Amino acid sequence: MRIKSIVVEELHGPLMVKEVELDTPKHNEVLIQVVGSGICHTDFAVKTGRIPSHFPIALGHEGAGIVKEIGPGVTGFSPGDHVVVSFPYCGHCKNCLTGHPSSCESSFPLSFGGKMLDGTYRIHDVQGKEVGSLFGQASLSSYVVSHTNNLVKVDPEVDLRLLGPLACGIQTGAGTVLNKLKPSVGESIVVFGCGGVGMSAVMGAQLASCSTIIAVDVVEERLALAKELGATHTLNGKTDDVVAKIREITGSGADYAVESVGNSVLVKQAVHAIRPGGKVALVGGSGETTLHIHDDLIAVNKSLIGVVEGDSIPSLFINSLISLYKKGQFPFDKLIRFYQLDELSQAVEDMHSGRTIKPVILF
Ligand code: CXF
Ligand code: ZN
Repeated sequence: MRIKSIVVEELHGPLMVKEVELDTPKHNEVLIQVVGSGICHTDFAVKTGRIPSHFPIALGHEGAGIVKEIGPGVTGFSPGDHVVVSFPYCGHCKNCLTGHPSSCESSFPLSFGGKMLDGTYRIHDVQGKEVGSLFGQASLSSYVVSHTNNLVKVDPEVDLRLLGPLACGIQTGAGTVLNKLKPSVGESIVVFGCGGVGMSAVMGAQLASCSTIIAVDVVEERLALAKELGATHTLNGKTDDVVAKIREITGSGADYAVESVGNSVLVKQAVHAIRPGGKVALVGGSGETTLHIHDDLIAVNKSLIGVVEGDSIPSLFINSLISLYKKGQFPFDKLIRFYQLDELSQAVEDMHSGRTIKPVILF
């Protein structure tokens, strides 16, 4: 069928709304009409080649929509179901089998190789050339074909337009705190960066009953929203001596830190801002940094860990977050601003300027 997708033709190429051909769903795949899709910084990491991928590629990996058709062998999904389309995984490697599908051994080829789990493409341009589907979904499209592994069936009472970002950014932030760091009641945490991931980490920390939640950013409006979402303290990285202030607030350093910006200077600050024995979770894609392994880590028993997609099992975690949202305990809707497809450039500009935390394109 003919659909509209946001495609990048080549490395550094522009985001283009293109008409492309979408194949029918194959074995264990589902056709979904997209209602809304979030935009994530990883879409741009693909465009700029920071994460190598297949070109041309149809972007988007935070989809929400309605099942229209099921392929052969599909069980558990029917036309009319409301679904969130999250990350792909193989389902049979050690990490998948032990409940850590975001660390799937095939994660990179499945997310960035453009092909589906069976090794073939679902999107072709009008000349018949293969177009990759980011995360095996390409949710910045009017329709997607996705493997059932990506899919989370969700409560049809909740506004489906909001739910796409749960597929990546929001589950990354909340999951890093709730699934990976697992703070105990009354512990302290500092979150570097108040974007979609950082704000979700702040909300996760509040759900975990952390008594001290310090949000760090350089934009005052974001710090104000972080306070609304549960931060007990805010620091402005432009004007505050962040490490000194965190020590002052916590006594000997925070129990945990989350670095969500992808800035290697902040990685170092995070390591220095936690107490001996503390943990730093890295979720922002920074590059190289220099740490003194003995002085900064070993001698002080500190841990530095990378976390992808909040170490979540999407069908469990996303539904838990939706239940909490319904009870008013996880107000992630405050992060979202809607845009029509013809407002794509504005959405991208607002995301990069910081005016919008999480843009969602409506289809
Ligand atoms: C990404 C994060 C960086 C590693 C690959 C997956 N997830 C979502 O944007
Ligand atoms: Zn993402």
